[in-house]
Amino acid sequence: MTIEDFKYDHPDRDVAAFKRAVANKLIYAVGKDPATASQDDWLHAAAWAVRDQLVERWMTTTRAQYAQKLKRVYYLSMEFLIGRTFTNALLALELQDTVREALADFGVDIEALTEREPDAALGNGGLGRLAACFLDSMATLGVPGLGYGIRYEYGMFRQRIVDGQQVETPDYWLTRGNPWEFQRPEVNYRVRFGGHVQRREGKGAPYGAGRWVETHDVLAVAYDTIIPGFGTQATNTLRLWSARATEEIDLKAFNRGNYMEAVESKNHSENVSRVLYPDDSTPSGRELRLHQEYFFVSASVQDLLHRYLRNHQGFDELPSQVSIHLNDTHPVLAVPELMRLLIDEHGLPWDTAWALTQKVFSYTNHTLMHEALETWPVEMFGRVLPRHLQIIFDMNSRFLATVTQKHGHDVELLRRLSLIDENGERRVRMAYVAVLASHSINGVSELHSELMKQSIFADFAKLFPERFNNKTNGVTPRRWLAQANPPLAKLLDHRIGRGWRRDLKQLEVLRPMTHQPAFVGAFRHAKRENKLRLANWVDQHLGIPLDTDALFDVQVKRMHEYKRQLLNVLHVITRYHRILDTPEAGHVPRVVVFAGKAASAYHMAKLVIRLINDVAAVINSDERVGKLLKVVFLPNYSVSLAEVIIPAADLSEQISTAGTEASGTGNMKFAINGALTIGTLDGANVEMREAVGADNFFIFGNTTREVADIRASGYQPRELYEGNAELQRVLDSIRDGLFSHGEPDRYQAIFDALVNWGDHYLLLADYASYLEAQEKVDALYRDPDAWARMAILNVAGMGGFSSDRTIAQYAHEIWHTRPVALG
Ligand code: 26Q
Repeated sequence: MTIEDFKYDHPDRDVAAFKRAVANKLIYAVGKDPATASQDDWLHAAAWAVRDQLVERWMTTTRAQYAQKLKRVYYLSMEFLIGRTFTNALLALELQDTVREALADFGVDIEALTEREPDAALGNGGLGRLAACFLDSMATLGVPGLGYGIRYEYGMFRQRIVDGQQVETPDYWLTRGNPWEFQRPEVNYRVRFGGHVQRREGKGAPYGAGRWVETHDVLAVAYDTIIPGFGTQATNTLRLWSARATEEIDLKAFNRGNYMEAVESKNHSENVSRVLYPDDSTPSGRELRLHQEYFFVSASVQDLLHRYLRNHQGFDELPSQVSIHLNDTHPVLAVPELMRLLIDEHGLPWDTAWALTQKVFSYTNHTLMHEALETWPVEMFGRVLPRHLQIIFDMNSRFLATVTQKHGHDVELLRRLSLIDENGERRVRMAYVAVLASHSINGVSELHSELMKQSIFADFAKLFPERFNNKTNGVTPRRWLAQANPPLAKLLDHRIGRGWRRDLKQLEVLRPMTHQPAFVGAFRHAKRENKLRLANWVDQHLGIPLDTDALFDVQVKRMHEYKRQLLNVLHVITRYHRILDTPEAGHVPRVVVFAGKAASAYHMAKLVIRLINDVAAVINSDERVGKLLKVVFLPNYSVSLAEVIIPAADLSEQISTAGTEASGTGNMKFAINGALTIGTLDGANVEMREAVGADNFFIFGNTTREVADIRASGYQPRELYEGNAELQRVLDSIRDGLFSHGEPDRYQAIFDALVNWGDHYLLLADYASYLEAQEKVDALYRDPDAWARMAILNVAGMGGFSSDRTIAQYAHEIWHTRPVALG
């Protein structure tokens, strides 16, 4: 039967139809009487009714993609930080008012309902959120894509602050079920681990096929979520894999008559998709993590080959039909997995398989920090994935042989280029595997892409210069402006029309409007509403009243030394001392807001959280300070909390040591929402400053070059400490227990890190320049209209930082895909 003859109820979009749809879902899908339905029951009923509206678009899109034989992009990522879906779906469907009204008729408040939806926190930070913005933009642009990842049962841990310290609790986000996903039990693949390889000698050896036997197997089961595009019928799919035990495992144990053993081994295999590793930037080298990486990558590659082979004979058309994109190195095992399937399962010769592989793969690097580069001990790798290790060895020997042919037997060069790090315990260099196998390698900001070629990939950039390129990150204006900032969105709609949602460059027309006092006033009014919303949140959750006239100075992001939350704290303490010294000096009132999680094993980052909370406690209760300074640490930073915090910011802190933040994306979200930035010349800050104008940006600190020079010439932070009385006082007050009366040496390690142990991130070297920039911030804030005009110019200049622009560049320059045409 074709879809044309197939009769079903097309969901209508009016209030009455939607009411009926929700009523039907509540009764027949949730199975609840409206008299006893809980808020969560209503949320599920409403979510299912909304999802129905998306399904038709989804099927239409998929059908059109097949009919038009479009090349598909498979975006492989260990993380998708989606956040909430309800509001986002309503926005895409432009159904907000309809649904609000329908629910109100049932006596249900849509805002209260929305607040009950748990975040899908399947990511750590920037990299995971970028993947979510990219899915949104791919759908909106009609790029035929599919996100592949892991359906973690436990997402990013919940953070509580107890006695000023971070306490982690598990995030079991599926407790009440997930109304957005479609379980696809019939879409499942066997993923194998361990065992050993029987090498098939003879023709083709030593690069011939191998037989991988006596493995422990796990099933990967698909769960699909619809990603709606905005202003289009086009949608996208996020397919997440969940681990299930294979029957054999159970049966073997049952036959031995051991029920407990059967259940235990079942649990063991299903652990693979249990929990997201909460490490950001400093990878954990745990074996379960390696299992996770291979698990989702193997299922994904099997799945995409299966889809390809449904419509093709042979593999000649693979490169014109399939693009596989690696979001950092975490999914790079897809490379030896594709090679293995092509050679061992489909009988292709090595050279054919390798040529296909190189045409299919592309890779994005998100960090230059040495400790963040993924490597796996050869011993562990070989135990878990023996056949893949062979393939990597074979890739390596072929590669090094061609290098030798071209450049002679330069042992040092070969040692540097090798996929295997031979210094100490032998390790597989995952980034090198990605570079060797990809036709495109990109960084995420202009600065980062340059540094990438000069540092970690210098030798490869000389060998393959044409592979390296830049794709500056962006953020989706749907979530980060339309959804997060209703007051500003409404003002924009009224003054420049609604087109900015799909074409953010339209914000440019705001530039001359800085001369219209009425617009400047309305812009200030919108900011005030957002500040009130945040102040209410803080009052409700922390019981701290905030003055919305004060400058809201915000730093929210993962806690990491390179991001320098501690430099911000040094400024806060400096301000505190200044207020106490000269109470009548006309200080600009400030609220300094922090939020962010620390990896659970990252002691220094946790100590900084504690310091922030201790400093907040002392300052907030000091009557001499009053309204002039308040410090708050908001617990459990997440996508949904970011949607409340970011629109309320006056000042955005982007203060990483130059050369360390690959791009940043929070920086973009703030500027689009009308915050001014105080920042270093790092990551995408550089390009943002160019776009909005240097006069409208507070830049400070040493440049990347200067940072390198300072480090090279023997940096002496103690000299800076001794040479700056104000800085000395700040550091001494931390060391001497001003903020930790009960335990005076609680922060000795922080003092030592900065003064005695080399201050690796150069906080002291940037301190004076940071304070100067902060004084300029204060001066401008004294003139609220001048501040607002500058903020408007920031919004106006940010049109280029939409992830739609980024995805259009990926599609044209890397993936070579065409958008789907929908009738
Ligand atoms: C790796 C192995 C084992 C365990 C964990 C990890 C791991 C997990 C997450 C390593 C790194 C990450 C996350 C990195 C990340 O978020 N990087 C950020 O990416 C953003 C998007 O490109 C940039 O804007 C940020 O500058 C960059 O820090």
